[in-house]
Amino acid sequence: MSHLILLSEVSQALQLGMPVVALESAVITHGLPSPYNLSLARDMETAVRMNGATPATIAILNGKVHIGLNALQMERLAQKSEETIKVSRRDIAVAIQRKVHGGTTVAGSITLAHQAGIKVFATGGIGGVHREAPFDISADLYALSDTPLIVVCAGAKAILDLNATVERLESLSVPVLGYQTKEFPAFYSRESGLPLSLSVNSPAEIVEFAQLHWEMGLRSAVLVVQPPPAEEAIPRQTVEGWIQRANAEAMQAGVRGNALTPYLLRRVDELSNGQALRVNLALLLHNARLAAQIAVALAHQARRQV
Ligand code: PSU
Ligand code: MN
Repeated sequence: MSHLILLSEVSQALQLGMPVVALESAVITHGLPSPYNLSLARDMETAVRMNGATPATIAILNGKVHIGLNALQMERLAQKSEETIKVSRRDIAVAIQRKVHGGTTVAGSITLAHQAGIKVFATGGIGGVHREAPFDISADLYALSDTPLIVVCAGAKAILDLNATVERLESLSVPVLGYQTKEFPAFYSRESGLPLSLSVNSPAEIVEFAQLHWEMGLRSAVLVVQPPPAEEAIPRQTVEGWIQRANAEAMQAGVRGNALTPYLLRRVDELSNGQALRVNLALLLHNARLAAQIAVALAHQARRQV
């Protein structure tokens, strides 16, 4: 794996079987505005540490794949620049070959995390099926279908067609576990009206499920969905108005491809007067904490087995 550069803290933790949580970086380069992107990235790492695990933010710097960033590298990544690309699975080799900086999406990050031997990953919301034809479908869904990690999120971003996204997860055999919820969360909102068949109440239960799933020879991720914190969550109906407006504007402006998600997220933030950003930051931290607790439970479990 000559292309992977592991931060020494991360490689040590992995060698010792200590808990590690991988974190994405497209949210830093493309998802959040400055300066919140840098403070959030640091806060997520702190949240992971406070819950007993080692954080490994995954990103590409000058064409080098980093599994874990030091403080300086994190700052460099968070500097907004046209030259920093959004790296999904298909773009990993592009970023390496062109020697550019890249923020890795869920798809890009879990692919690299898996190569590094990390088993738990946290993000805000996964990509999914977009609302308008021709139905741009995020590579996140396909990556989840064949990358065996536990992925913690607050559902899929509400700007998407959540029903179609949940259906596609089922087609791709990705089990979705509601953490202390029976409903698929809608990122900004705790409710979506979409029922889940599986609900779990503890990190240990999640670990047990994932191990059974993988022991059956399945290679998909186990998707853990956690509603955003109640204090910051916004009612679904309120969010829906902003999203419909942002979607209509994106269509009119002809925004397409991988520019669509960042465009919509930014527009919803503007229309909400910062409320959307607040819940986005809160749920990212919330998910980092749960992911760390899962990584700790997984490390305990593995130790019991030897
Ligand atoms: N969630 C956020 N902000 C983001 C994203 C998710 O709160 O910026 C990013 C993730 O990296 C996710 C990506 O993988 O958006 C999906 O983009 P696309 O639809 O182009 O696959
Ligand atoms: Mn997309």
